[in-house]
Amino acid sequence: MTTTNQSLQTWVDSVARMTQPDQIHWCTGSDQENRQLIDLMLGTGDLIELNQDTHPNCYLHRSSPSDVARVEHLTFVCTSDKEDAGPNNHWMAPADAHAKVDALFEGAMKGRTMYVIPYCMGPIESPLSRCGVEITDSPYVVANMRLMTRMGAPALARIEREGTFVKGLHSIGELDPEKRYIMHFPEELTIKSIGSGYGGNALLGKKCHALRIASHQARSEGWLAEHMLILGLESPEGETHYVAAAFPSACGKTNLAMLIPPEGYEGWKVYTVGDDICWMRRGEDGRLWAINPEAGFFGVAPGTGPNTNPTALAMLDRDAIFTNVAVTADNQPWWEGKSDDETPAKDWQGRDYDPANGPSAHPNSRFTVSIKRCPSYSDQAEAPQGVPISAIIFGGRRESLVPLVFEAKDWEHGVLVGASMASETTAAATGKVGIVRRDSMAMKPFCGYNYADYFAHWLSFGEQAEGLPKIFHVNWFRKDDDGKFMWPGFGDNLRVLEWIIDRCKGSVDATETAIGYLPTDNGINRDGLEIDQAEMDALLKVDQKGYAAEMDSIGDYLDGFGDRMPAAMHEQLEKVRSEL
Ligand code: OXD
Ligand code: MN
Repeated sequence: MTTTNQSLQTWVDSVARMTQPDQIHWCTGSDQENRQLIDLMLGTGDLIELNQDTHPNCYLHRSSPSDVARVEHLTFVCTSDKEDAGPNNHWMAPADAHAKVDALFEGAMKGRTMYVIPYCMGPIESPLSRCGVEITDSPYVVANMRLMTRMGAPALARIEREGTFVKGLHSIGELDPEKRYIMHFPEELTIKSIGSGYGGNALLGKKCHALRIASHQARSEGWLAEHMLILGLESPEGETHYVAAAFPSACGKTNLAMLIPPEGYEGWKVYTVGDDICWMRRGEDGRLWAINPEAGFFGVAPGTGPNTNPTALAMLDRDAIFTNVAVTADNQPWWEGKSDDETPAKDWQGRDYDPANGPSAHPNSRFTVSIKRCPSYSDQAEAPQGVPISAIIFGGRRESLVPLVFEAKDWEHGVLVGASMASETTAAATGKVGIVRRDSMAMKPFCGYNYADYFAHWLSFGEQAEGLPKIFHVNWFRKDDDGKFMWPGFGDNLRVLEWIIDRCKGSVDATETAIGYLPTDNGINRDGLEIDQAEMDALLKVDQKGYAAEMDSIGDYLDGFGDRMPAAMHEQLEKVRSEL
């Protein structure tokens, strides 16, 4: 296969000249092609067959132990003007960045096959969707892209129709952490990634295209590309509201997107539209309409269990690729939290399991599976116009200070609330875990331009207030003095979502405080929940002194962006400060 799109053909030819693969394969996305790739990888050991009786069509990939997470310190946004990338990104001048990685790409595919993957982010027929082409020498990347995107012939047909696409070049190179770079050139709609096979670094449709490049594009075109799940919540009366929620990596977006209502919530239904990325555009009615650009889940395995996310477990018993999980003696995939009645026999590195070596599955081990396998998959997820968003929720992992839930006073205040998000770091990126850092809108690792300009872009939506979603902040992760989580989380988070939807409908009162509106004493439904009043009070208390210090720290953070920070952000901050 080749293409009628001249610029695509020219690019593929030039990449082949530089990387010198043995052969070039244009991916069609067919079942037969997938089977051949799986067989190839079983032969090379890139994939290991799992128990086909219990897990048909499931395979395990063990990565290089030095290649298990995103590498933020090696991820660059290469704009012509450094200020456009902002203090929130690592920057390199485009010419230097091209020269640096091109030297590594030189001959990098010798002895390998070069795969050309046309893909579409979002439903093929949606005007909100965008296409890209990833060139890679990794069959594992091809197999994952097939689950995570609409890949192959229909995407190529759209590219040939539209003429535009994002160029993504990837090679596993030598898998050498010293020669690993994830470079973004938003002005050229181009990505170059070398030296890693890990999802966030190598499946270029996901973080690189659908967040970093797309956020940059969204700014100039007037839409939003966000690190958010999208779920639909249907009440027993049959009314459905959609919410988009931003949480940092590995903070439970997948669990929330597939939530099972707790006891007492019979008749409520949760529909999953997406678990990681949300593209939103203002509709003619003034509302924000959202699509999930992805077609699959690349979810964190550890902690996915019968009590935390039975929906996810149910979709993982066939047609899934597992990366860096452990296996049981009968070769089933296993990870910490999966079940109590199985035990690991081999750890994620293939060693006999020994607790002295740490957890059996890597803390950032993953599953890749098509969203169509999800039992709660929304019948609106493929709708070309997307779903209308009633509420936007921000949330971080904060063991103290931040209440269970509060509502921003208006859109501008909501932008400050999102910008003020902070969270403890997790294993989704290399580096120390558990350090609280600012992670505005959960986009710290993913915003493809200067955060100050990004906040200005968010603020610009407020100019036409009609129809905009309300903005909320939640924190499921508060701990008591003994270090125990105070809120049960998981299914019980529906109690908080119910309050949020009621606030959107205007059917429930709230208490006004300096930081926003909080539930009244009985605002959150606690029927059937074992939590005492004192604990609930603590979860919903605004610690004035603590917040005064938090506001000082947010002020310092905003100051770090200098004059580019919109004045409205400082004004919103001062308003909260004075009310405290
Ligand atoms: C992810 C991440 O993989 O945020 O979704 O790291
Ligand atoms: Mn994510």
